[in-house]
Amino acid sequence: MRKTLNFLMMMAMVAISFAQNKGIDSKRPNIVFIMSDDHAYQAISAYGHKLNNTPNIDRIAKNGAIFSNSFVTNSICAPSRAAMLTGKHSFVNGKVDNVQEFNWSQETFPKLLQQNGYQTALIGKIHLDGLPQGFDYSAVLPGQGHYYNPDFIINGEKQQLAGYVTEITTELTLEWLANRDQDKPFCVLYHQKAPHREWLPAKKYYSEYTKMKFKEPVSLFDDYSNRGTAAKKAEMNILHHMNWAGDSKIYPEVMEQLGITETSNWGIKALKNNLGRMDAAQRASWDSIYGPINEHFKTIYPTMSPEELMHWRYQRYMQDYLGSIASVDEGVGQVLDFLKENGLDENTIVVYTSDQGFYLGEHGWFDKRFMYEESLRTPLLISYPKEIKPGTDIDGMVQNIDYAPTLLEYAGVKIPKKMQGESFRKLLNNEKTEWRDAIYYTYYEYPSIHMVKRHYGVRTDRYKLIHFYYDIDEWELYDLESDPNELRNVYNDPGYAKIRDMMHRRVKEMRKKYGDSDKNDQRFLKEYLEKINK
Ligand code: SGN
Ligand code: CA
Repeated sequence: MRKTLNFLMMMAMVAISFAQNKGIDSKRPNIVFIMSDDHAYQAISAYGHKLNNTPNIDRIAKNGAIFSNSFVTNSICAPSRAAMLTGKHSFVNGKVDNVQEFNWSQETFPKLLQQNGYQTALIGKIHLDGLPQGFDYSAVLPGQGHYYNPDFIINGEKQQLAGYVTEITTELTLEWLANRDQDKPFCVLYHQKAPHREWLPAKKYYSEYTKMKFKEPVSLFDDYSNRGTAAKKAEMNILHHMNWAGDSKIYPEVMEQLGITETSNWGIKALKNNLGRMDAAQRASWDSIYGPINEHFKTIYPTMSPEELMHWRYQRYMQDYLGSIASVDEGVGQVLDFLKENGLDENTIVVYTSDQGFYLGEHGWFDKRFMYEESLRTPLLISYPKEIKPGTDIDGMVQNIDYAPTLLEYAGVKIPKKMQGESFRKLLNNEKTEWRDAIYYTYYEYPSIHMVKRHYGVRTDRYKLIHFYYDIDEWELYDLESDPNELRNVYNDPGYAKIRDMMHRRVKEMRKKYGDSDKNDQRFLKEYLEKINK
């Protein structure tokens, strides 16, 4: 009898503690971390650029907060992802460029959440080789992935899925959310490949977007004067460096008829590869829209001036880039609706960001990499109805190394001392807090595609100092107040001598604070050259 009583009491205690845990867990916020690839803030309507409409992404800002000064630490895909996962600068987590391997055995925020009772999933593009660690479920694209009928690696097993990548990524996410263990809080990384190059929209959007015309940026015809060598030498000009077939979707036979030679040796292959993955119906639908574009181009190209060609190529670029974003926005809407319909919206943190910013014709460019504004900045919108007031605008300078500590703090998990980012929860709550007044940046992938030279620098709310090194040794200084488009390097302007000295002190201080040095730069350079010359 006594034994039975003891047993019953024990069972009751287990039940109470289980219920308490469940109670605690139901209070811990869920996390939906949405990231797209190469999504410029200029292409989110909540940022007010009036280029396109993203009503669903905008809902996050409406329900929560939008950051006007959100920056990356290293404006390129895989390094950005590594910085976000680890909360550390590239030179500390080791993933400095797209070539270097990522060490998955490091401490990351999903791992810490998992160890602390969260259910975790990674769905979509991650661009970090090796089986992702820290996730109960992963469905990732190998490398860059494909737009049509993409391969996915689902819990380590590769399989091809039929359909359009953005929609599939959303479906997999909704499916995982619907089938999750409801007794645990969750964290899902919902990472779209779109709108990464070569910008192939879904059928339902390309017919609409290819008819649209978009506003051009003021510096579309930048001649790169009044700056150093780096901007002049970069190979990311829409007119000169975009692929005709791969990017502008001009068919190889049309190029041949017009006597156009492809910009790079992979441009034609890229288009063939992308269209080659389509089934007959997808291809016929594509041709029904892009065929007439090609036909029309045949008639106008022979008499076009370089300037007219630039206007044309810019529009072609924006149609496909923004058309790809339309599906991303639609997916965000579906996930937000799911949260609401399932009563999860109050207690779920929703983050929307990109792995970096992107040039939408500013300086005549596409791509990213530079520490200039359009690629240094990245969109950041966060909602969490339990804590963040709707319509919050935040102008504090945050960086993607801050995401990990912020999310850990919300989840009640101790932030590791070694993380270099800082939780910006107080900023989100409008609490008075000491906050950084400058950010530090590094970029390494050179020599490589787009030829953006190695550099590092510091940005304050008003000034930016950049050092380009390796095969040059040049400094650039910008006054973002008088020159927001960064068209005039004032480094050698005597009027800025004091600012220049102050910014040199700041960059030195930053390198010391985060543990960066010339020695690091030399080491990563050596490793890179060894890898690419193998
Ligand atoms: C590919 C793209 C480049 C892009 C890099 C890195 N060319 O090489 O334009 O800069 O990826 O992008 S493509 O024609 O193959 O698309 S990143 O987002 O993965 O860093
Ligand atoms: Ca990217």
